[in-house]
Amino acid sequence: MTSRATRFPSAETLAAELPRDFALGVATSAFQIEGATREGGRGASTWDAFMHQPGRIRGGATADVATDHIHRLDEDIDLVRDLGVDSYRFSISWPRVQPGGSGRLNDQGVAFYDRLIDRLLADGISPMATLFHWDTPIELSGGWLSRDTAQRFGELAFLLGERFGDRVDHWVTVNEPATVMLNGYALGIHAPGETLLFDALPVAHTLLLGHGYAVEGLRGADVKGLVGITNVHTPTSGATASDEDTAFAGLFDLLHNRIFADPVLLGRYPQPLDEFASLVKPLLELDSRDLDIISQPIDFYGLNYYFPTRIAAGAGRAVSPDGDAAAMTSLPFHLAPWPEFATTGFGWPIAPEFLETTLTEMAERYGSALPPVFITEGGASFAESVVLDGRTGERVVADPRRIDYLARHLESALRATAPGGPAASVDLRGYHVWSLLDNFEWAAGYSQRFGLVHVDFATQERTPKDSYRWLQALAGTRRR
Ligand code: IFM
Repeated sequence: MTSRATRFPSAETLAAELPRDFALGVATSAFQIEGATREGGRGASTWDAFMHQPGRIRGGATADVATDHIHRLDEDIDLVRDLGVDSYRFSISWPRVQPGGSGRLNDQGVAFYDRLIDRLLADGISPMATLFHWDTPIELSGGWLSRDTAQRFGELAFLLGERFGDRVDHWVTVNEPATVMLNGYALGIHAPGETLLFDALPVAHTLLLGHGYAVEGLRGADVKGLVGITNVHTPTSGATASDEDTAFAGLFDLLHNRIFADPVLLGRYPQPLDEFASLVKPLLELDSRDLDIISQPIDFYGLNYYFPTRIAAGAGRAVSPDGDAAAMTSLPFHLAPWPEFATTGFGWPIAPEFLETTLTEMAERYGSALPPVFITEGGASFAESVVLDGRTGERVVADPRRIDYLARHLESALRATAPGGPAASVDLRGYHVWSLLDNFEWAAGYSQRFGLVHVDFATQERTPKDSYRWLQALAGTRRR
């Protein structure tokens, strides 16, 4: 890791750059924080099964308790309220509200989200609800390889729209379908642990179809809020200017970014270079009526941005964003390092200028087809611990690298989309920090802390980090 002295903008400087109606928010997801996996009539998800399989999760961790959010809702929403942010993005656990993935809703599960949404509204915080953040009910046979799952998901969206549609301001249908397909079905790093490599591509289509059915379900329920999808984008380039590296970088861009954004925004799948056509054939030969469902108008586009990707031709070491993936050695390309950037605890390059690249690519690729954009996630994991302040005796967590990450990414996004910026046509409406709390980071277990609030997983004690105070200062000093 190279360390680079950086000078990030102060909260006051950034506050002056924030457009008046720009939403600041924090994000979480149900499976990563709720715990109580066997309480309140909750069913099991593919992640419940996966995390209990030996060797799947770092340190043998499980999310059975996670941050115990189910029992600490008020304490956690107090933290959001005291931050002074506008919006809280959470996800609704499918197996908690509809165990088995079909049929009537589970009253106890619904009651929890009723309480959450009402608490947010009482505190003047705008609820942004994600319907699918990876916890697929285990009973849905075939998971996202089956069209039936997409249909079930549309029905769930209708039922939840009927139930919460009068109070939720923003609905995200599906979170990061790319991660579900790549990590869950192609590489076997996430649930359900399939290693189908290119044969995982139909999963992309089923997830997008699920998004389309969910849009229909929410509109059918006449929800008052705005409806969108969240994709994770990583701007991709070749490790060298060689034809091979360039071609494989184009393929990766297509697999990670474009097959998830183009159908939603342009109503078609992207065409690969001829040499890769056979790989994505299953997508190009689909019934065009599906694309009509997938591309129906949405009100906003959710963008998750963490880091850029550099691709080199040839099989590489077993390395993936979440750790080692043996399946990756079977691919004809690999992820190349970024030695010029400092890295997060996950080893991800810290490269805020590439958020500008991402937004610029979006402006160029989608033009007027791009609805208003919310950055629905951005953040970084670092190992840090609680210390006692020698003077006050208070528990404190110094996390200057997270403040640096957040400040420089927000600055990059604001500059790119400001008048005269390279992505000026992008109507950027907000930024949600991932995440409110340290939490269960999927295959990495509890080893990666992304929170603005430190969680002691043995005692569940919450300690706001310096980055929490920084965001609080930003929210408190912006123009209104
Ligand atoms: O924790 C995840 C989240 O669930 C989805 N987006 C990326 C985050 C960090 O890996």
